Amino acid sequence: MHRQTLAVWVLVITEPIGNFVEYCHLALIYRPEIFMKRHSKQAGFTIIELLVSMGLGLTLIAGAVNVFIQSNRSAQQDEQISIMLDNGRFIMRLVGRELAMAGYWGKYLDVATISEHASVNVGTDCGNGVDDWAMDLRGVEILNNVTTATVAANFNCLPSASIVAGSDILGIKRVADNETADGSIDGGTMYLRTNGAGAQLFMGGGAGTPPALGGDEVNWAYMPTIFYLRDYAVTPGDNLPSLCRAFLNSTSPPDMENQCLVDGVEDLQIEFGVDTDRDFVADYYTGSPTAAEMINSVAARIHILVRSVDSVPNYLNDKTYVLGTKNVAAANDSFYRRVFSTTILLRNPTNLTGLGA
Ligand SMILES: [Ca+2]
Ligand SMILES: [Ca+2]
Repeated sequence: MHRQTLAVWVLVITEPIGNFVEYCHLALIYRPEIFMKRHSKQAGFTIIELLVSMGLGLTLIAGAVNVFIQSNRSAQQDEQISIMLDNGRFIMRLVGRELAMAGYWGKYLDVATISEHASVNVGTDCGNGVDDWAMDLRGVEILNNVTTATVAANFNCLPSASIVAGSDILGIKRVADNETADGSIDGGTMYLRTNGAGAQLFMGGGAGTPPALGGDEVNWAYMPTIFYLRDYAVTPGDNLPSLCRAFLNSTSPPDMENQCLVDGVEDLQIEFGVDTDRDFVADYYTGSPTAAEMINSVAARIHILVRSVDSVPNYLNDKTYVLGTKNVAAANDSFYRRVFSTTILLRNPTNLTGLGA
């Protein structure tokens, strides 16, 4: 081999594999006869040419594999973020709407005068063992920064041992958005019947129902609901915290039943906007309202911390998230997170309907 030619090839094979393409390209430009002579003689390949070819091939394959891995990881990240954002938006709509409708009694305002028909009967309620929860008609309740003990003491239908400690629990009572005609009343469902002048709760299908109030009577399905966070999604220990609810089902008699709705919810914080001068504009917000502050609340802020359902390889989350007045540090893990916050006007302020707390 010519001395100059040999120098070029020694240079090529001693450089890192990643530079092979560039050097071979240069060799092709400045010494095309290197390739042409060999081909013209039809003398096969030398070991050096074979090594160069293999090096080039490996480089190309390595590049393709790298592109595939990157693209796969990117698709995985996109999917996790997309699910997380969908979950966050869904919760904002769901809880936001419940809060906005809290304390709605089918256009009947004087909740203190709502009576119970003899047919009313709740199976498993969610009281503290003394008072029933479902039939206590306050529009909104909050249990702030819960512990297993405070949940067990206040909501005995909830899985207190699996509650996400430090999150808030939100209780909401209201009737459905739409009326139910007499002919469409379901057995096992509880309704509020009102004629504008009075109102009574009754059980669908119960003896002597619907109660006769006289006048223009209308029925509204009763929908007490409690939102809370549980520290698992499907099986205890799966470490996928979830947003769950307890609601009054339609068994006979109806029970407070638990149901989980959204996976990957790590924190829920609610703050209430207190109106001190009766102009229906909140003067300050508090996450631990007193009974008097609850009565004068005209707005509520919802903050949730949503997490990707699966971890994302090679991602380190060392951020800190702000939920109102609470800071939450990510655990240096591989989950994406996002905070969602919104402010809801309480359309049925407790000070209008006379609800106490
Ligand atoms: Ca709180
Ligand atoms: Ca005000």
